[in-house]
Amino acid sequence: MGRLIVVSNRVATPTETKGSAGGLAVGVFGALKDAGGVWFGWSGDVVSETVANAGPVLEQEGSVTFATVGLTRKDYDQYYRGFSNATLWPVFHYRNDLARYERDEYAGYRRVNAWLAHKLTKLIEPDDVIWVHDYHLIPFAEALRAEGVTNPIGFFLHIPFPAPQILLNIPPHEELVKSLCCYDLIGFQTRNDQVAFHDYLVRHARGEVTDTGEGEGAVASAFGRTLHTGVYRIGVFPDEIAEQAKRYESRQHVLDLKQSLEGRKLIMSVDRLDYSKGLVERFRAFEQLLERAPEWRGNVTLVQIAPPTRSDVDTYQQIRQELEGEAGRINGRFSALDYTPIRYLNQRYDRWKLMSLFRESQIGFVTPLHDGMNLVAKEYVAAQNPDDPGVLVLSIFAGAAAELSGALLVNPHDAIGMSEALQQALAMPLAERKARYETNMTALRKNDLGVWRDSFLRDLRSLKREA
Ligand code: ADQ
Repeated sequence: MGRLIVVSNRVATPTETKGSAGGLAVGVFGALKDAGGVWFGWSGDVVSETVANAGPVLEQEGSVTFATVGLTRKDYDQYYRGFSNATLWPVFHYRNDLARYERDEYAGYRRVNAWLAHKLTKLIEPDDVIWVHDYHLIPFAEALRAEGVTNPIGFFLHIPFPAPQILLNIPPHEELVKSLCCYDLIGFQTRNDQVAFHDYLVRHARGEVTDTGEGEGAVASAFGRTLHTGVYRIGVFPDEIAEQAKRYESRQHVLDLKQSLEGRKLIMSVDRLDYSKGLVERFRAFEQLLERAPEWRGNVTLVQIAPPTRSDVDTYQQIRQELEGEAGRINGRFSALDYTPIRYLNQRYDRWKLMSLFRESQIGFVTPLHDGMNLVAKEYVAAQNPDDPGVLVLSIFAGAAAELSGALLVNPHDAIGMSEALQQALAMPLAERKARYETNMTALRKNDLGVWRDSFLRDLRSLKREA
């Protein structure tokens, strides 16, 4: 078996790959350790041109090499902050209203992809397979091919693939999809995403798509290329999370929270502070609960943990302000001297702390407006106490909704509907909570993080590159 080369915008540090609960970094690192290989990408640092060009910096961890490069300010602005996060991210999450398009940013995006591909080429050996992750790196395979690389190259899209009519909003949509077609295998989070991609090929690129007859695999031809597509639902390691949540349930942070709740019910939400996560709509739904079900006033608390991300992108500053305004308004309306309905925390927490807090809460409230999968929903379920599980209230627009049929599914645009689901969850009898939890856990075990990783790599390794 040849080595594995993983390429992602950010490379986990060797320490991050040693977390004990199976984060994505741990899952991907597991595959690298098995096959040996390289994890290549941006270090997260903005550096001078001289330092950037001197890279990659190599760090060895057993049979795995971590190879990272810094980005210059201009590259960061155009490739990362610009086209990736101010054009692709909003449009792929159906927020054309928040997207901007600048030609020079798109040129920078392609330039950085070509530069990164050039840097990686020297590290590639003939039998390696290459696994590229996410929307920052759509033109990466095309750039590798231009360098003469002939190894199999797979791509996994962590975010939704939008319906064609939405994608058309990005002026160079055709060039982007043509670049995607240079991969040998493209993996999507859900069947909907895969179908949206096929629709684009058939309706806008005179392409053809045939099911392979194996699972959800398909072969597509477009732009003179033939490639495979498939659905690979990303997961977690549920039993490890369960064990971790239980192990830390009596730690001080959990006891402090419990004491401060004074017997009130707890609703937990954890997200990056991102407009795709539906935070404002969620706060308003919680307000509806307090308005429409006065018996819950003073008796239920929403803890929202949301560390800021991409805070140098304008739209992220706006969502932060809006959310602070809404939390303040709702708290002003329903607080008492000894009660604050929404506790809104702008910080990161260690994984083990989050898992033990999930176990303490009666409801996991996960309501993105669009989300490729949403691992928080899966982590919440896995962290529950099987003898007294909480209820997951989940948006129909999270990829995870297709698997977690034990959740109460809600439409995040329907504040009253969401408040009704919260009421139903708060009053749900133990037997029903247990049954729903078992249904969800069965789904999590069937498609855990190892299945996601191994099935993608098995399919990629089985492909012979089509010329
Ligand atoms: P994200 O948009 O980041 O991921 P998600 O899948 O929920 O969304 O993953 C977030 C991860 O960060 C979870 O493991 C969560 O525990 C952790 N996290 C969130 N808030 C935290 C906090 N305050 N402190 C510490 N950790 C925190 C993208 C896509 C998703 C897709 C994933 C994986 O947008 O749709 O599910 O990739 O493919």
